[in-house]
Amino acid sequence: MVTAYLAAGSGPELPNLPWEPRPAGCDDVVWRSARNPIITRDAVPGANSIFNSAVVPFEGQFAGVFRCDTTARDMQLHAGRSEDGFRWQIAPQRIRFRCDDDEIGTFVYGYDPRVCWLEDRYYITWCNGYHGPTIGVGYTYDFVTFYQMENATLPYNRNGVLFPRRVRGKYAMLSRPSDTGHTPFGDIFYSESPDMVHWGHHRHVMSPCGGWQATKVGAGPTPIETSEGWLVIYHGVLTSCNGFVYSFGAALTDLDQPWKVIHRTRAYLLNPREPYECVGDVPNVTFPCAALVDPPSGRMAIYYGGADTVTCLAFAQFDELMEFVIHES
Ligand code: BMA
Repeated sequence: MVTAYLAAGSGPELPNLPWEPRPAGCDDVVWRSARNPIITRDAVPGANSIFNSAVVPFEGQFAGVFRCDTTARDMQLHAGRSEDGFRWQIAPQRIRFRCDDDEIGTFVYGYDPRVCWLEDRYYITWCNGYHGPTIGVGYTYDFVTFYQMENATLPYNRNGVLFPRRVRGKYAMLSRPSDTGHTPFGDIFYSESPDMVHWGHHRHVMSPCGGWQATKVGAGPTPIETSEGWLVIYHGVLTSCNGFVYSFGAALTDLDQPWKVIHRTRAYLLNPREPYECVGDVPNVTFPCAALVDPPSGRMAIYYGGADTVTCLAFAQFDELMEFVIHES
């Protein structure tokens, strides 16, 4: 048994973390909420689908940024709040980021948000339309007013995920360079920035490597700092005769050089099997965007999108997940 521990900065105690014990007879490392899907299109008037969304602890409760595609199929970001992490109130109007520069701030589309508490504010990264998909960066203090900064990268890039503290004195981000369409390739890269505007020191992190992660990989939730390295939960894509299948697994990377992978799961942690993961606008997709952990109990709650249609919750125990990543890699 690995005795891994969470780093001091890995987050506050979350006694009200959404939680359900592992069901009897289940021996999976990650198990689903019996209440899935926890968010459907009904949460926002005029929504086609609410999925691939990110949440964080906020003022003793929870807040988040949600991908809401409309019935016109516009891809938008909405703010939301929850007392218990299960039942969400999502704003009916999309987030309108304040931005000094119209060239950057003119909204084209936004999807697949991640939210990261970093130093003094909540940063949001998302796939932002700017002559193709690129990585938008913004922040909020209160989930009411949102500010937009420079895009982190040139198009085309997706799955920009910030680290929750500076690494080697710099802000750090994972991303997945891509193309204009439903990219049939994709490696995860690491970049650093002194100011959250200028990004460099680009390093390769990982490539697809067969099985459930044979076609492309992309970072999911904000990495979690542990004694054994950064715990990076990521999605992997397999190309079947019927299209893409999105599963997720996890890796551990070096704390000081996060582009160096130490362990990586050979088997997935969760893949599409329930009807709400296999049937929807895009069948066979489980797409994680947030993971919360309560340090004293080791309980983890993972938020993921199902079939590009609904938002779901899964649970894990930190020690068991670490054991799996280290020994099943
Ligand atoms: C990716 C993104 C995700 C989506 C996935 C499966 O390229 O668009 O938002 O969940 O495809 O359709």
